[in-house]
This record gives sequence, structure tokens and C-alpha cells, in this order.
Amino acid sequence: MKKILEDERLSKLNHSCAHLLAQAVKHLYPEAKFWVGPVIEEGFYYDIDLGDKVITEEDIPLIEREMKKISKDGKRIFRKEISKDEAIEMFQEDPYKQDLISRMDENETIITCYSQGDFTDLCRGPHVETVKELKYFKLLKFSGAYWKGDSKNKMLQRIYGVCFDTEEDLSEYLKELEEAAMRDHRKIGKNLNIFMSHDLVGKGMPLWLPNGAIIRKNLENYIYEKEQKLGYKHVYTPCVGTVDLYKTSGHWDHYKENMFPSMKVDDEEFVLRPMNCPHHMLVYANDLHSYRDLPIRIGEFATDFRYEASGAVKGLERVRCMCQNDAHLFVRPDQIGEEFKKVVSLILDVYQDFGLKNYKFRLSLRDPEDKEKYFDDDEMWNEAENKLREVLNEFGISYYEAIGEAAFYGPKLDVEVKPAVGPEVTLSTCQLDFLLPRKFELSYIDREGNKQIPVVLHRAIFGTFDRFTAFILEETKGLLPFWLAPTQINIIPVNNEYHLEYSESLYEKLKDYRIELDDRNEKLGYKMRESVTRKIPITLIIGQKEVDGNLVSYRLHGSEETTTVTYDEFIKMIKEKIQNRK
Ligand code: TSB
Ligand code: ZN
Repeated sequence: MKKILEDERLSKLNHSCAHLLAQAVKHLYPEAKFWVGPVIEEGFYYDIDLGDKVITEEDIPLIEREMKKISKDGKRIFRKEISKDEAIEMFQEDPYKQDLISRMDENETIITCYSQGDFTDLCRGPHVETVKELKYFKLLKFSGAYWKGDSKNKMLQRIYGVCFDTEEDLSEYLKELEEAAMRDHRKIGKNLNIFMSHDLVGKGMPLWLPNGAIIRKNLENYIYEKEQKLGYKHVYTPCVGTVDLYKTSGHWDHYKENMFPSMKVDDEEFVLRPMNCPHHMLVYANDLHSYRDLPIRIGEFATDFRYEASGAVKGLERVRCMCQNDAHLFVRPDQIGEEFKKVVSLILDVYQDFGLKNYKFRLSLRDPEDKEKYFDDDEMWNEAENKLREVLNEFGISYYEAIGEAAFYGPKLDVEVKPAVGPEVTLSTCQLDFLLPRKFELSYIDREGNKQIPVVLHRAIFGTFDRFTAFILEETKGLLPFWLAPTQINIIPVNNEYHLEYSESLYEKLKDYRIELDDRNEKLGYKMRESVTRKIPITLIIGQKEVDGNLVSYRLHGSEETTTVTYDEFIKMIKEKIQNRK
């Protein structure tokens, strides 16, 4: 996919096209007022105040037509420098521009504006020479967007578009967008009945349907098995805690804006938990520990609640109620490197099982300027960040560094992946923490009988089951491997009259698997097509040959080929599929 933001020419073109959009909107709706129109990864958008008017599907072709007309007219685009006072004067009637001007740097006394024909906008530029260059564009979508992203403000109309230099580039891009939209887990999730949402439950609170629950349960079993073998002990803890718990941990001071507000019950004040670390710290503190007991690895499939901005919630990928595949590893300082490597190995192992290849490691560091987000202890941060770098370099995995992405309690190694639609997200994470063990006064007894403070590694391999499911649905385009597929085998009798009885006997014999028998009185071709669109990995086609010879004929999803085997051979084949979990 073309990288618009990183390409100077494409950025300029898209920026100018945003102005063209604004000009066309102004022609059609003279009362329109404009907020900002930035270039983004997908092209550009413009946020527009249209009074009470809400943009609809019908408006888009009209706006596009007007844009074409202006472009054909071919006016030059002029850059002009004006003083701040002139700008204030010029946009007297426009509260949005006044707001922009008032927030400009004090030293910025000269303001640039760009004009094309009858339209002028405040802008830093740069722009193309003439609107004639804006020939190959398309308006992509529209939505409401609160002014400055704040739900207390007025809802503006946001229109998205994209512009290229050639027709071929545009159509190739549109095709790619279409393919990405087909891969969007929200679409797949709906088509395959994996999850739903409902206004009565709330934003960012998906409901996992039976098909989704099968996927999730199997993911849980899969990772639980791995963690068991690696010495993790799982616990169950409540998904609320008192405000005091989160004051002790520091979440209340450094993470409050990501939390749901508290609620009072009798004489206690609770919050829905955004993380599980405090609970696990208390589990650790419930026992005395010797240096010989460490590492202690406490795992949980733990439900958390986070306040995510309503514009940011997205299917299963970014939710307000999530389930982490979480664990906290309590280690001695001399065990950090070793234990960290084990986590990275587990991540690599799991990614290999799922055939995931497109991911990047990110070393997420604190922003030393941000005293609000990060616990203020330079020495502790430097120690943790250097230790992480040291381990990563020793381990030899390549990564990039990102300032301001650390957790409030420590730096982390994140795995970044790109969803079908939208910006990159973090999947797995492994975090180094010297802070919370101190806050909870955790200890172990060292060889000499002295009390020492353990170090904690926070880690989530899938991240959350929610986000991981979203990602694998997109990576597989909904065609999940046999062991994860909600329905694994679909039996279709060629003719119910003659082949149903044998099909039913197969159905009974194969009941250890997630199996369906399609005995509807529909045409064979229709049923086969449906089996394909439902992404069922194996479809059995049972006709006279199979009945007479006690055979099984099957088709693997995506293949046009039918293979006929004995029942035993068939069982052997699917057992291998389950065992390999590939
Ligand atoms: C790993 N305390 C640690 C934990 O011990 C923690 O909570 N880390 S986290 O904040 O990075 O979250 C863990 C993982 O949850 C992230 O890596 C990400 O994959 C996933 N996640 C975070 N926010 C959301 C969300 N809103 N929706 C879905 N998944 C999310
Ligand atoms: Zn944690």
C-alpha cells in the first residue's frame, strides 16, 4: 500500500485536495465553517461545521462533482504571508480560525494562507501549484467528529478522501482499501457470527457469540498448556478493587484517565480494574518467599476495564472490557535477563504456531518530560531501561525505540502489528518493573537471611484475547486453522433420500469434533458454497460411492479437489491437524 504520509509529493497532493474539498463544500453550503484538514495515512480529511446539516450518502457525489469542476477550472494556488492581526481581521466571523490563531506560538507573528479562486484558508502548506493537479481523487467516507475530539463540544462533519497523481495509482489504492475492508475483523466477525455489540450493553463492550466463545476457549487452553509447562501458576481474582488498592499501586495517580470512575458500596469505594498487577502483588505477598522459590509466575485470564475514547473503540481490537492473557513474574535481580528471554522465546514460539510474520519489536521508553504519566525516579528508570536494552542486545532481536510509550511503572518490549484498517497496535508485551514491588513492600529472603525486594516482569503473550482474536481473524481472513475453527467439519449428503443415513452415522462417529450435518433440502452446489463462505475447514460430500464403499470424500477449504479415503485414513488426517495446531 502506498505510504502517503511518508511521501512528500503525495502528502502535498492530499493536503491540497483537502482544501479543494473545503472549497467545494463552501460552494454547496455557503454557511460552512472549517476546522482542520490534515493529511493522514489513508489520505486526508476535513472537519467541517455545517450547522445542523448532517452529511449523507447522497451528498458525497455532489461534493465530488463540485471538486472536479473547480479542478477543471484550473486556478493557481497562491501563498500569502499576513500578520497575525490581519488574520484575526480576515477570519473575524470564523470562531474556528480564531481559535487556531489564538493558540499559535507567541513568536509566530507571520501567518501563511493559501488561496485558490474564491477560497482562502489558513495553512502552513506546502501545496501544489494549481488545482489542475488534483485530478485523481475520491471521497472515501464520512462521519461525525467532536470538535477537538471532546464529546462536550459540537459534533462536526468529517469527510475523508484520497488523491493521487495518476488514475492507475488511485484505482490500485482503492482496490487495496477494498481488500483491507474485506479483511477487517469487524466484517468477518459479523459474517461468521463471532461477536456482536449492543447499545444497551455499551460502547466498546462486545458480546462473544458461541462461535467466538469456541475460539476464545481454545486460545485459553492453548496458552494455558504452554504456561503450565513453563511453571506458571494461575489464579482467579475479582475484576474490581478498592480505590485504596490503586492508590497503593500508583494507578490512581498515573493511570486515572484510563479508568472508569469509582463507585461507593457501603463503606468501600471500588473501581473496575484496568490492570491486574495490584491483585497479583497481593497474591505474592500472601506467602513468605525464599530466594530459592523465585521466579514465581502468577498468571490469570483476567477481565479488565479501561476507559478508551469513544472514537477509538474498534470491534474486538480496542475495547473497554477486555480479557488479558496476563502474568506477573516475580524474580531476583540476577534472574531478570534469563526470565525476560524466556518470555521473548514464548512470544516467538506462539507467533510461529500461528504463522505470524508481520510484526515489529518496539522498546517503549518513558518520556522524561512527562511527570504526570511517569513515576518520578530518574535513577530507577535509567536502571530499568538500560537493563532492558542490555537483555535485548544480548538476545539479538532487532527493535526500534519509542519515547513516551512505557507503562507508568516501567519500560517495556511491545510487539507491534498492523491491522487491516487503521494504525498499528500492540499485541504482546513484556514489561520490567522495579516500582510496584516497592509500593507493595514485597520481599524475599536471600541466601544470607536478609530481606530483598523482588523485580516484576509483567507480560501478556496474546495481549488480550480480544485483540489477538481480532488480529488472527484478519491474518487468516476468517479461515481459522482446524483446531480453532468454530465448525470444523460439515457433512453434506448429495441426496437426502439415499445418503442421509450413512451421513448420520458419520456424524455420530465424529462427535468428538465440532461437526454439522447439512440435511436441508437444498441443492448440493448451494450447500457447498455456503460451507465455503462460512470458512469451514473440511466439508464432507457423501454420495453413493461413499455409501457403497464405506468411504469418506472431503474437500479442504480453498481447494476444488475432492479426496476420497477410508474412515480410518480420514481420522488420521484430522488428528494430525489437531496435534499440529497449525
Ligand atoms: C501485561 N499490567 C500489564 C500486564 O501485566 C498491562 O496491563 N499491560 S498493557 O497495558 O500493555 O496491556 C496488556 C495488553 O493488553 C496490551 O499489550 C494490548 O495487547 C492489550 N490491550 C490494551 N488495551 C486494550 C484494549 N483497549 N482493547 C484490547 N486490548 C487491549
Ligand atoms: Zn501488570
